[in-house]
Amino acid sequence: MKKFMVCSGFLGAGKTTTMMALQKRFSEKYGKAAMISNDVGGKGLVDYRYSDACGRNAVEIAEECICFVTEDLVDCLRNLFDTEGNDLVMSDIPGFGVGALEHVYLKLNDEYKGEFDMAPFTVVIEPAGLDLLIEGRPDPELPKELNCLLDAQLKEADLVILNKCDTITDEEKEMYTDFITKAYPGCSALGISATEETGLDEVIDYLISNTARLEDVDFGIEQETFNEAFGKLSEYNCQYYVQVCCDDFDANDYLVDLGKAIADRLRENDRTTPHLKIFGQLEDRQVCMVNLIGVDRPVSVEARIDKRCIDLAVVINTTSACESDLLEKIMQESIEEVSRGYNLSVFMFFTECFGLMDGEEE
Ligand SMILES: Nc1nc2c(ncn2[C@@H]2O[C@H](COP(=O)(O)OP(=O)(O)OP(=O)(O)O)[C@@H](O)[C@H]2O)c(=O)[nH]1
Ligand SMILES: [Mg+2]
Repeated sequence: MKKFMVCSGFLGAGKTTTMMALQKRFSEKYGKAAMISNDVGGKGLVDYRYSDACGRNAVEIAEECICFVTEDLVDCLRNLFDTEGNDLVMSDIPGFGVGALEHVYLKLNDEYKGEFDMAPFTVVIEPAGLDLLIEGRPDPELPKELNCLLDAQLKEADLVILNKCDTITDEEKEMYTDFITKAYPGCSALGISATEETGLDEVIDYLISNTARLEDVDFGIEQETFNEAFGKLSEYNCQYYVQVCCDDFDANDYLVDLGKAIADRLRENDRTTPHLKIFGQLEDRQVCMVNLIGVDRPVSVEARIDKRCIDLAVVINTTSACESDLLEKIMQESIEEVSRGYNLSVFMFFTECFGLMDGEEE
C-alpha cells in the first residue's frame, strides 16, 4: 500500500495534531506511516520541530507550498514509500490548502499516474471554524473575508474530519457533521479528537478503504475574493536564542507570558491571530509548545520543559490577521519586553514578516 493523503484545513484547526495522532495510531496497528510538514517559511518551522520532538516519523518540505514543487514532493514520497517502506504518507499544506486538489492530487494523478494511491483529500475543521459558516462568529475580530477560504476548502474535500470533538457534546457533533454532509454533498464527515486520540480508527479505515474522487471543483468564488482574504493576513516567523544573565528561569512561564503579551498587543490594536505557535527547545531536546488561537481564547500549553534553565532556543511562527509592519512591531516589542522581565539576553538570528499578498498586483 502506498497511500498518500493531503490534509488541508484552516489555521489552528488541528492538522498537525491530527496527522501526529494518525501517524501514531497507524504505526501501532496498521503499518508504517510518515508525515510531511509543509510550510512557506524558512526551514525548521515549529510544526516539523514539534512533531519530530514528539517522536513522530516526520519530514519537512519548507519554503514552498507542495502545490508548486511537484518534483521535490515526488522525490520525498519515493523516499518515504520506496526507501523507508511507509504504507501511509500524510502531508499538510500552507495557505489554507485551497488549490491542493488541482495542484497536488490532479497533477500527481496526471503526471505520475498509478505511482501513488491517492487517499481521500482530507480537510480538518474545528467546531469554531464551522461556526463562522453556520451562525455567529466566535472571534469577532476575525475578518469575515476569510470565510470564503473555509468554504473553498470544504468544497475540495473527500473527507472532512471534524476535530476537537472533546470540546462539544455528541448532539453538537451530530449537528456539525450533518451540516457538513448536507452543505457539501459528496464528502463524508467523521468526528475525532486528535488530542484525546478518539475516532482515529474510523478515519484510518476510511482512508484505507476509499480513494480520492479526483474531480476538479468549481469554487464559485472569484479570485478577487480570495485575494481580499489573503490580503488580511501576514506571516511572521523568527528563530532566536535567549540566555539568562543570572540565576535560572522557567521556560514554560516565559513562553506563556510571551504568548499573552502578543495576544494583548494584538487585541489592543483590534487585530487577531487565527494561530500563533511558540516553541522552545533545550539542548537536551526537551521542548515546550505554546499555542494561541484567537486573542480571546486562553494560551494553551501542549508540552512542558520539566526543569529550570539558563538558556533556550525559541521558534515563533504565526499567520495573523494584521498588517505585516504592525505584526512585526508587535512581535519585536513583546519579545523584548517579556525577555527583559526574565533577565534574558536575546540573540535573534532569523526573522521574516510579510503580507500574504505582498508583491501581488492590487
Ligand atoms: N481540545 C482540542 N484541542 C486540539 C485538538 N487538536 C488540536 N488541538 C489544539 O489546537 C491547536 C492547533 O493545533 P495544530 O495541530 O497546531 O493546528 P494546525 O491546523 O496544524 O495549525 P496551522 O499549522 O497553524 O495551520 C493546538 O493548541 C492543539 O493542541 C483536539 O482534538 N482537541
Ligand atoms: Mg500545523
